[in-house]
Amino acid sequence: MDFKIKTRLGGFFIVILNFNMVISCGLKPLKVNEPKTVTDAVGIEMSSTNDSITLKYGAQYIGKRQDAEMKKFRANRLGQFIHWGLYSIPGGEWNGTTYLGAAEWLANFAKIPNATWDSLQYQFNPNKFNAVQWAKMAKASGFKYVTITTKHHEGFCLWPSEFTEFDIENTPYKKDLLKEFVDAYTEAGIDVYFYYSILDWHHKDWRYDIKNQADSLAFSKYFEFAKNQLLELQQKYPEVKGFWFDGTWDASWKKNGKYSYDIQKALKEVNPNVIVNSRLRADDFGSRHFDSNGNLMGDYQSGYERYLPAKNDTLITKIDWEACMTIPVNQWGYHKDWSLSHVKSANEILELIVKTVSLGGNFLLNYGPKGDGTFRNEELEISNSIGNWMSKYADKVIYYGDYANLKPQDWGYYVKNTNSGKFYGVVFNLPLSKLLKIELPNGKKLKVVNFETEKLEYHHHDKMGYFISLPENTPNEPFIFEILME
Ligand code: K80
Repeated sequence: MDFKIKTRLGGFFIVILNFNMVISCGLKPLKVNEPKTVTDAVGIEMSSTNDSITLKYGAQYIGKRQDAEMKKFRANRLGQFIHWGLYSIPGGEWNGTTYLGAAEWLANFAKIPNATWDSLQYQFNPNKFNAVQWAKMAKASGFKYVTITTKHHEGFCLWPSEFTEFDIENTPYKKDLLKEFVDAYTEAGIDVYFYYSILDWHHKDWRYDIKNQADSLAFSKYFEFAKNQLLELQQKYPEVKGFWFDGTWDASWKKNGKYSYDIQKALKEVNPNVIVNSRLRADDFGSRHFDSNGNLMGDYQSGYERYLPAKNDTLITKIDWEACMTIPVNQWGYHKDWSLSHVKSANEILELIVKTVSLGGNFLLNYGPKGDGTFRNEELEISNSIGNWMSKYADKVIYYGDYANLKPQDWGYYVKNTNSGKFYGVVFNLPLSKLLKIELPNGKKLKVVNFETEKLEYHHHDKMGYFISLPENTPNEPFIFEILME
């Protein structure tokens, strides 16, 4: 582990822990450098001017974006992630063996030769795919945006691409599936984002590292290919609001900060307000997400994958960020057997969503549809439960939800709604006594507590804070109350 002191935007200082997250995906362990904010380092002082390094490929601007598109992204808060590709056909099983690893990595850890894997293309025929139905389900679940894998590491493209034959056009399905998808979601009022993997197991010019001139030449060809595809996506689907890059941890990419810089620049030339995640980027020295001066690259921090910041992490609230989460422990693409790991309950997921919003972040919940274009029952059930909850509470505590700048509480989370200016508590741990103890920062006094349509009684204890009397029939499921302070 190497600790680096980095300057933060807007006069804040932050320490980034660049831990080499080694996740074994089967046989070949991968190294992913993910930045993580270290909260107990608040207050470390250092001189910002002396440490500023001249960078050609560092952050392209400094500070939070305030244009309408970014404000919309921020207000959306809750998104659906979709992993769909050839890996959705075998679903984690190959030649009668079920593999425990993430299903979208099966080709890699089951050591399936490219020629064998790539032939799945001739089986890809999602004849039960109904884009309108998908969008309807997403909307009913409360999702305001969606991020779909246009190309995962396997290299297969869900859209008819001019630059490869390894695409939807050359499957039995033939049609432009991505267009059906974009049209249906857009029609339903859901913003569309594209996931695109830089890492490509199928492309002959992809390199893990650059060791000589030949690698360098090949990789420059790969770069042109990726850039062409991305501009093609933007041109063919002008509704797309942004790009979610992945597969950017290999040495080849880190040694070529200029490529990641150029891609961001090229996308912004076409659409100045396009939204790009930080994972795309590496700077002149291979620093990822944050450049060597500690400035965020891309438009928001996208390092929180399958975990969240700590409840009291106030540094993360200073930047835009997004977490992505699986429903089982670690399956993104469709896996046939979910009994192999813990599968989160709807309440567990709700708590992760609220926690994220309470820290000023966005949350992407992943779905892995099957090869035939249908969703597994567990995902439909989760969608149902989440959707029910969202229909009651999301307008108050999810959309436009933000960090409330109040003390973290054991019963749940405070959220501030930036649209209404109102403050809420979201309760996950209902006290048996029905007396909810809340604390407020020094100088703030509780004035009114609203629960559904009633005003609740409360009493103040000098040292312990306020005790709010909850009604006898308070639901034993996550609920909200509103507080007015003076
Ligand atoms: C790639 C590599 C590792 C070590 C962990 C996850 C990933 C990919 N990122 C997620 C968003 C999925 O796409 C997963 O395949």
